[in-house]
Amino acid sequence: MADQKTAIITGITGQDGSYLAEFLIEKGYKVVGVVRRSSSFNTHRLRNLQDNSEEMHAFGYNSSLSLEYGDVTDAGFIGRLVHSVGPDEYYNLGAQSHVRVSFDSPSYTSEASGNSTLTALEALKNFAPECRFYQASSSEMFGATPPPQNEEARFYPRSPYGIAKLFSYWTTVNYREAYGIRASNGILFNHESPGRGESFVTKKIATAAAKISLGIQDKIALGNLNSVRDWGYAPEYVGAMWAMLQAESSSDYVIATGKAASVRQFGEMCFALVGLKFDNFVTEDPRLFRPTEVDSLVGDASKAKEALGWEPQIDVTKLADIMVRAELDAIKSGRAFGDKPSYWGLQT
Ligand code: NAP
Ligand code: F7E
Repeated sequence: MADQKTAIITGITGQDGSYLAEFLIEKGYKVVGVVRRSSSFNTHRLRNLQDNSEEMHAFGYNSSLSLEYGDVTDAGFIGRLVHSVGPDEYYNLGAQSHVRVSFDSPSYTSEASGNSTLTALEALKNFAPECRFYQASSSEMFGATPPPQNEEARFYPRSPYGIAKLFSYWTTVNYREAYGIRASNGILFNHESPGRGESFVTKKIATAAAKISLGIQDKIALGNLNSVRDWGYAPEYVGAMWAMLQAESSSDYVIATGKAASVRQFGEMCFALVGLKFDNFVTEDPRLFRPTEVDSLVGDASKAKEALGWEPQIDVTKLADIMVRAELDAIKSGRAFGDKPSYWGLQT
């Protein structure tokens, strides 16, 4: 394909990266994904691309996807990658993305979720200045600012993660203004799916509801049940990332549903779906609380609707339904989400 676009995705093995890779390949892109080396297989979320492609090469490659070992904190690697690939679009999703863990590993979080963005933008400035850049910014940057939060709301992060993301946000804005890099921030509110990491609260609750209903788990230990979040559906949110990079000019956008639900309400929804009462199964674990909590995040995505035509279809009720059903299906069929550990597509 003569005019096939090439996109680099860091964080391709994560929830968003895997959905985005599918989305871009469906649109005809060639995708180059960055995978960090792990002692355990970490490419299971890419299984759809492995299994369903009709374009697999003899050695198990999907011709639209190539994977490279690398780390977002490694400036030498990122520079070489950008130089050799010459991407049209760069999606900077790779990060230490767990808020509570960021209190345990603040320095690493500032490197992987903060300074890595500077590294990526320097590489683009030097080797691919025409490349469009997407920064995975977060509603966590609003932190203590009360909802509704839109692009004009004050940033007041409450964790090392939120602070690192704020550094990334402003670095993205600065490289746009200083060097004309076509860089946009997607300020995404929480978005979830069956592919969500197992230590995030929605996935933890949906899994527990399914397992408890089937008699293979007794209780669920949680932290703060009162925090309120705006929970959307991840496959819809990756479409917004792409739309931002197709816009005439670069800008920053809040992506959210505008609907609020507390952790407790999400738990009640999930457990009701399997005919159980959440309160009968939940226990409190002090280790799961954060030193500083973000009480309430509810986004106003009017700008994205107006400028990008982006609007979510899946609300939190439907999301709970999708996630609990997926867990039940996975358990009943003996297949957890991403059950095919594999080093497919990587040079070992
Ligand atoms: P995720 O599932 O935790 O995925 C994070 C990805 O980054 C994984 O592929 C992970 O690799 C990779 N990664 C972590 N450290 C790395 C490093 N040092 N070098 C290279 N890769 C590294 O997160 P997600 O939910 O898909 O989120 C994607 C991005 O959006 C993240 O930047 C996150 O902070 C941001 N974000 C997420 C949300 C949300 O609600 N999901 C909202 C706003 C912003 P492994 O698979 O090896 O762990
Ligand atoms: O927590 C409370 C917890 O870890 C949600 C990341 O994708 O979204 C995510 O960050 C709420 C918090 O997501 C447990 O205290 C209670 O108030 O699922 P979470 P998060 O912290 O909102 C933002 C937008 C991102 O950018 C991040 O990358 O749930 N909570 N009990 C718990 N949380 C967890 N993880 N585990 C519990 O047991």
